[in-house]
Amino acid sequence: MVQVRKPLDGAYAPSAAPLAEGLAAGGNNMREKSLDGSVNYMLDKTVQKGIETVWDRSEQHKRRCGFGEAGICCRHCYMGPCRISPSGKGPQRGVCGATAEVIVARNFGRMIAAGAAAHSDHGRDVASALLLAAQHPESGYSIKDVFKLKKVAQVLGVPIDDRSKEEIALDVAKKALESFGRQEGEVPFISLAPETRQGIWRQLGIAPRGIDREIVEMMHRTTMGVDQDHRNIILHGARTALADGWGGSMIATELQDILFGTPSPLRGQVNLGVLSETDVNIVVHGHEPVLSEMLVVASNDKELLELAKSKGAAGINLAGICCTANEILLRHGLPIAGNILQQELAVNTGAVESMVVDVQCIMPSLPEICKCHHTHLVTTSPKGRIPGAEHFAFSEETALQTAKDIIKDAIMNFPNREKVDIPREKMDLIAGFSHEAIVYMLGGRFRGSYVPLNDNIINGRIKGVAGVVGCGNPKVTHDQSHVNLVEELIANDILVVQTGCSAIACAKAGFLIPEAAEKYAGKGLAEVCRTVGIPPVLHSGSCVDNSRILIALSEMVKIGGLGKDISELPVAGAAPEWMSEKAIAIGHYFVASGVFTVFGVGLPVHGSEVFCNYIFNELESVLGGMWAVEPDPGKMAAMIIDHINNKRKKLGIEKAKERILYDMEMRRELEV
Ligand code: NFS
Ligand code: SF4
Repeated sequence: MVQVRKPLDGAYAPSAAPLAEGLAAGGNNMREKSLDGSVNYMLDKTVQKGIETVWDRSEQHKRRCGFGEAGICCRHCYMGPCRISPSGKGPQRGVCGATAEVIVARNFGRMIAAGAAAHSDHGRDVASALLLAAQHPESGYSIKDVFKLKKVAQVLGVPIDDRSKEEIALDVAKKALESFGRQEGEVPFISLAPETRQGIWRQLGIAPRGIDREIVEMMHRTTMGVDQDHRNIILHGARTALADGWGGSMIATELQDILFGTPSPLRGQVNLGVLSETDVNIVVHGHEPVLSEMLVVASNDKELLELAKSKGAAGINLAGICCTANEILLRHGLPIAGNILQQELAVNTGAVESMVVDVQCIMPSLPEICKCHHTHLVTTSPKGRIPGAEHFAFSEETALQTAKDIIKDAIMNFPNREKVDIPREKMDLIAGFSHEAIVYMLGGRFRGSYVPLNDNIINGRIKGVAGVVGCGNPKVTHDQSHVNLVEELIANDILVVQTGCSAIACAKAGFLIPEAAEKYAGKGLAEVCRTVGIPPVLHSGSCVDNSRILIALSEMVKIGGLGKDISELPVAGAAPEWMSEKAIAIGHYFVASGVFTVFGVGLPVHGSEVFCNYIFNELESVLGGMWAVEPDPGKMAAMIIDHINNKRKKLGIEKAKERILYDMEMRRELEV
């Protein structure tokens, strides 16, 4: 049974009350816009100043189109647009004859394709940067992690021998780039999945061939008059999503590690309070570390630091928003100013000299907000221009110089600063739990593996693992579902692995420090955390780094004792406050990898019962994983706990066992 817990103390003192009240009322409480006091504080100020934010616009859109919310409108051709009547009194088919389930499936399929495209196009740019680093080591990009380079080379079938790191990297980059345009065969990283899982994909004919190919095919299938079987569309959805998780996203993560270093645990700070009253504040926002890494280098430039001082600043403070923040936190310990819904508020502190953006999750409202202050909005990517922003064209070849120019521009803007109002909230956190770091933490450099994790799951100290990820969404109280869900999970001895804006939410709540284990975790989980020295909630990075979770799950299977496939593991996935098409792609590759996955807020599928029945029930017998929707974080926690307990039962490990050190043989015997 899930118990309702007391409000958190510490991080959220100013606005803790609604948490307990909201939970007691049995749902996500919108009386306050956010669980985070710093957000409510800043929102009061913006209302007083008459500045509009995402919450105001969400309110203006309160009467949302019911057809769109249920996923039953189609404008894939101009015989339409068409809408299916949910009451049954109006049309039940589109002009072409499409049924509700086909319309819902096509829309869902296109969301998967769009999300997969975003992650994968990011991966492509990382591969290009690696190519550049290999060909021009003087370019500013270099190969930082040779160990990882060799590991990836092995997976991609690139010879190592006694070749130089540049030679190996050149082939790795080329192989990675080939995965995008590949027409036949399989994207190489799926070889990292458990054999059983690979077998399921091959049997269903959904092992992804090429990343771009699957995305294009999804766009084709969902045009007027092509794929008219919702099951077939969703199966190709699985292929497209797998091309993201085990393709584009994994390329982004693995190659970023090679270029910028594989993360390992380090301390950082989070929330609007990390902005400085005395330094030049530069906020990087977006997704691609090929930009932010150069800004990190440039922000340590002596001449620029001197220039900052000459303008009256104490130094240069580089902070992040969204996934870029996670990237620079994980590798450099740089502070995070907030998650997606805090981007406008960061500017509204009046303390940001420059907000530097690249791609994805950047609100088109930013130029208006920046105009209310002295803040410069700087775009850098040819893919993401914003009228009213200054554009500093960023290319891998001239990256460092551009980064210096951007920082210089911010410094020159410092004297224009007027009144600043920075909320005091900030929290410590530990981040950097890459798959490699988890292995190391669990057993040291030589003995490191997932054996201790599996053993603790088998003996019941840890009940299971949940990946809690995804966005923020103004339709629900900001951060509340993330925090409530994770709080319940760790209280019930479920180890939580996080990425994206969800990790930022829980970091602000104080879950990502080792002390949180004693405070919030169940006895078993707390004991393990104490022994290993980890928090009960592990921050694994940005959203493309969900691929790290796929590798971790595969390793858990390979170690033994917990079944032969990911679908047998006592694990689950959740995106409690999702909003992005990218989240749908992630959800679907988790499902297609065999993971039970719950989304909060709602899902644009409810207009078709047939479709709902397919993804919420039938799909499990096909893929081993399936979807669920539950907006209430308490109920969502209960669903995940039930699911994990069921999996434990099936594995025959439902009862807590004495601490036994299992060897391979014993683990095999456990497999029923
Ligand atoms: Ni993920 Fe990262 Fe945040 Fe959602 Fe957007 S920043 S890629 S999409 S909102 S978690
Ligand atoms: Fe309507 Fe069919 Fe055209 Fe969609 S594809 S807009 S359902 S006619």
